[in-house]
Amino acid sequence: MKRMLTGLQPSGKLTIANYIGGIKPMILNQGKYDSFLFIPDLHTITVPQDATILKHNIKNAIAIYLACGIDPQKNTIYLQSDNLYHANLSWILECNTSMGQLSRMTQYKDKIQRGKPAVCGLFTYPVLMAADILLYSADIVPTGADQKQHLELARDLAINFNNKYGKTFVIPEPYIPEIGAKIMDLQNPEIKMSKSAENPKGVIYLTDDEQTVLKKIKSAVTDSEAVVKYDVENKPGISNLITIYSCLSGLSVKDIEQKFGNENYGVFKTEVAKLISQTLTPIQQKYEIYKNDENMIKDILQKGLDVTNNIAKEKYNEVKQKVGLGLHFD
Ligand code: ATP
Ligand code: LTN
Repeated sequence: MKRMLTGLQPSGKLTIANYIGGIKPMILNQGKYDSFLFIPDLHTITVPQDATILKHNIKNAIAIYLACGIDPQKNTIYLQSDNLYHANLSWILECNTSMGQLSRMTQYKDKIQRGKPAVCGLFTYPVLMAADILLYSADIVPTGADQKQHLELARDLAINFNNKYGKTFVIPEPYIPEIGAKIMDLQNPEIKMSKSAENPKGVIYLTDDEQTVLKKIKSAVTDSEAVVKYDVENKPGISNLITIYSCLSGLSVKDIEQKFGNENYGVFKTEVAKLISQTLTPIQQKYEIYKNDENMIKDILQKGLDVTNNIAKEKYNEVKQKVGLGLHFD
């Protein structure tokens, strides 16, 4: 069975964009693949974090995954920092990565531009992401469009390593949904919706109640044409709402244009908000139950650690041996 793997950072409350771009593809494909879902907490400390809040976010991440529909029987769920092989492999890969390769990463440049401290970890983060993937020989990696460049780097590092040391890594395939890979901010549809956005008005969190969702969708920035039509260039706001509606309803963009073609934006926005709340309410109800079940969360993570430690150890030892590290008396 092929392996599918992804991670969502515990950098805040998950958003509808994280659900559509990161979690939903995992749910749709669980059972079809050997599925690995992890919390990349080592990635999260590449920007400053409050330790207490980070701990809280890590604990809640498992509860929200399960509430969204991730089945712990069909997924190996684990915490990155519990498994020491991620950072170890990352180091070896870093020694095989050029400054030029990392300098091209647009997410690093964006974050620096937005005032994040220019720490080395933020710069080398895509190599750790490659290690996360290559350690487990993942065949496919579902993510939003924002991770495409990082996935290409993971592929390049794997190919280069294999060329230099012999076949070691599986070359991972990105799995980026055609629609919904880049949900935009409701207040500024030129930038992607992000859980660490400064203005929460532009972001739908999975924990937002019905009233909050309606308020945020009603105040979403749109254009003055008042025609429900998909046109990213000229109508980015309404196109974003159509995208969200499409991802949650399963209707095509064309069907949605037809359905709401004669309606004004007010009516369409109310329907978008309704559909979002219909999706979020059952998630929130389950989340309230799961988040208090510490034993279940601990059990899931322990099981995940046991499974991933064995796989990661084997791959890491193979790499170590190939690059000439350690003493292997064989
Ligand atoms: P942060 O604001 O901390 O950078 P984020 O909201 O960008 O967080 P991540 O934890 O980096 O989210 O990503 C989790 C998953 O959600 C990834 O698969 C990522 O590609 C996806 N994702 C993030 N933002 C979007 C978006 N706007 N549209 C679709 N998918 C997204
Ligand atoms: N960089 C990703 C999170 C992430 C990830 C991964 C995703 C870390 N390691 C490995 C897929 C595979 C992000 O910020 N969304």
